[in-house]
Amino acid sequence: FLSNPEDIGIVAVGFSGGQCKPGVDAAPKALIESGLLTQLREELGYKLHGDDEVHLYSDLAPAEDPPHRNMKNPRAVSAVTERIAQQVHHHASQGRMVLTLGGDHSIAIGTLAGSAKATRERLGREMAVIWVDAHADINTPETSDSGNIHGMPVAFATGLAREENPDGPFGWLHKDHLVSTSKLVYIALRDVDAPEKRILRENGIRAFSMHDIDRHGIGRVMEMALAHIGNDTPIHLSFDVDALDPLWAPSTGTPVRGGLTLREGDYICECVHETGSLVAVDLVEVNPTLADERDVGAHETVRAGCSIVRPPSSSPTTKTNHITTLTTRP
Ligand code: 6HN
Ligand code: MN
Ligand code: MN
Ligand code: MN
Repeated sequence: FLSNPEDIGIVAVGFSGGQCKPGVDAAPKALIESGLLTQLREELGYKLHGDDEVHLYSDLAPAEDPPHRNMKNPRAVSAVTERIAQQVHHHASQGRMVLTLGGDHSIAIGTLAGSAKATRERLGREMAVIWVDAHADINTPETSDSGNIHGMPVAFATGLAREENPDGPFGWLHKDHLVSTSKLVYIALRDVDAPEKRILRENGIRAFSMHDIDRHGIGRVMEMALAHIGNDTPIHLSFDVDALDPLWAPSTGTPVRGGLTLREGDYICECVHETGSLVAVDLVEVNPTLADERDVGAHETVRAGCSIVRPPSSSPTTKTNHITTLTTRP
């Protein structure tokens, strides 16, 4: 295990400034109220740290936040992600697996920065990232059509988007925070902007689209994805709930049809978990306020999110994971 299998640092982030739809900030509370943390603690025996508070970071919102390089809310997102990076780094430095509950996907600028830095310091290793998403989220501020920073976190995390002014938004990111494009793998892509396709191609980034999953099956895709990363490499899993088909996760800001089944999503997490190399997980873009008339969508989406984060304790496929370890402890 690259992190202590019993200890999880929880970072609950009620933040929606990386995009324009309110409500995604309500996700951590909804996930926690549906019993996610209680299950981890009481049924699965994990020791949770920092789980007593949903951070809204309202104190970090600047009075004025005009666009910078075409980005919307640049200072707010920069300040919040800098704080998240510190929180994730704090947990990871003590060998805890870090679970971040978003929030929109811009928060991954902070989670990746914090765990990349801690992984370098604590393990002397460069971590890999598995990004499960309908979208590539690798626009630079200059290529983005929307100006929404939740479409840019991978560009910041890999250094493809850089702020030259150290006092400007995201000027706090330095090289210890960065992730190599060669250690990045995408799964479930199906809505990638033209400039993002160019960025993926030019940087030789490994990506498994829904087309690849249809062709090879999720089992083979996970073998290929993990082979690309290599054994014993610390893994940060960033899971955007819109990777799932809207049938399972309709309550999300940018749903795209033709996605993963819930079972495929669970399988991805189980495979990553089984490696014993998981150091951090993000679950983002659950928006419980984007519900249908009967509110079924929000409930289903929260349930799907819980399922993704929490592999079934009875899973017959779990070989090396901490759930087996924990259920056999006295
Ligand atoms: N997400 N590519 C689009 C954009 O605005 O840059 C959509 C991004 C979606 C981001 O779902 O995390
Ligand atoms: Mn997405
Ligand atoms: Mn995303
Ligand atoms: Mn699961």
